Amino acid sequence: MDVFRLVREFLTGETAADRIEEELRHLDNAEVRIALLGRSGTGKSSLINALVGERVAVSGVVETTLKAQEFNVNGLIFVDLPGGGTTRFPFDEYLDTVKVALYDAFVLVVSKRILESDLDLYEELKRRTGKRIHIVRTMIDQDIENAQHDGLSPELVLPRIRQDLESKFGVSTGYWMVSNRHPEKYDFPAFCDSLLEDFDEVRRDKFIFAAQAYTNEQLIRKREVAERHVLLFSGMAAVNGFNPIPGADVVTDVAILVKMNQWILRCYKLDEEHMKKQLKRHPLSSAQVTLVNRLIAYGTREFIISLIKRQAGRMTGKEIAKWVPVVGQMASAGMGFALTRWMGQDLINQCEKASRTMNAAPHSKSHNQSF
Ligand SMILES: Nc1nc2c(ncn2[C@@H]2O[C@H](COP(=O)(O)OP(=O)(O)O)[C@@H](O)[C@H]2O)c(=O)[nH]1
Ligand SMILES: [Mg+2]
Repeated sequence: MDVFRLVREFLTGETAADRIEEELRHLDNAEVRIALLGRSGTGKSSLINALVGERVAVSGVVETTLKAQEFNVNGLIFVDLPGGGTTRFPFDEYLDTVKVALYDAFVLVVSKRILESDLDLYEELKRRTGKRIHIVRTMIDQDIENAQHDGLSPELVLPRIRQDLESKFGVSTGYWMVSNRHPEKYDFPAFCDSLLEDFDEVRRDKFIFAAQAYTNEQLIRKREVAERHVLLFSGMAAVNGFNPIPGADVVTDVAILVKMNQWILRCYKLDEEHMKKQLKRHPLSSAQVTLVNRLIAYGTREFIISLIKRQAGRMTGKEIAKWVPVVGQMASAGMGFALTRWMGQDLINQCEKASRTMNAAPHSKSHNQSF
């Protein structure tokens, strides 16, 4: 969907207002379902946690029961199917011919030791789904460390492991050698890219929205998705007649801005709920705490109103035209649109900057830890 065109058509009266709302709802309601299979202890839970950048699945415990577990993080749903071995679970219960269609991607997780049962699991999975299976080999950090310890060249480690996997599973699938402890390294980012290829446009956006961005490329992608959303929210603001008058003291309905800003904060994992959880595990520096507190404020009504009061007075017709060339001549819709867009862009910029700071120094020590 060309969101920019949609918004332009709406603003010039060529398309109905509810198309904007529909598109936004469509994106909001989308779900991505990823099935993860593999023996206990291979790193499935850790992989889920690394993908979303938070601890949703408990790792490091031996799974004694074969029970599927579902984790839903902002619409990105992981189904952990701890099968393998001699049991026919999860196929009979979870991956029969009908239910296979429920999943958007299939991931087989393996670690150092590949057993005959892993190969059987793979064959059966391939046969049942008829789809590409991503094979993720975890704990690469340990292999590298061992190689270094043994005086072997770490550069040889990945090609060797790949060869070994190819000799077992065949060459017709994708292998990703990852460390769940370093999701910014090795094949982890490439694994995320390759998952995206399995999704349609809406699910692609959803995955990018809900997954943690560790690399520069991932941040660039997040920005693209966030900017498209801001455009839609700005259209919604115009639809709803959000029209702050420059200089006036009254601000009417800011509900859409609150919603937009909270969406952006969630997209960058800088929302209050996420940060509170993170803080329990990783202390932030006091500078980071100040930064996060400032960003979280953007999701509140009071802060938005004060920001609008300051900004609306400053915005001239010319500035509105600059921000939104397509609505330059439509002053009434333009003001609400332009202000929303300006605020969204501003928050995206700040969140991106904060993400870069956090990625650069994720575990720095600190004292003052409250939001
Ligand atoms: N060093 C290292 N340890 C890992 C990695 N992935 C998982 N682990 C550890 O291996 C253990 C089993 O992982 P877990 O995610 O619980 O596996 P699951 O049983 O498949 O869900 C835990 O102690 C994890 O911390 C990895 O990529 N590198
Ligand atoms: Mg687990």
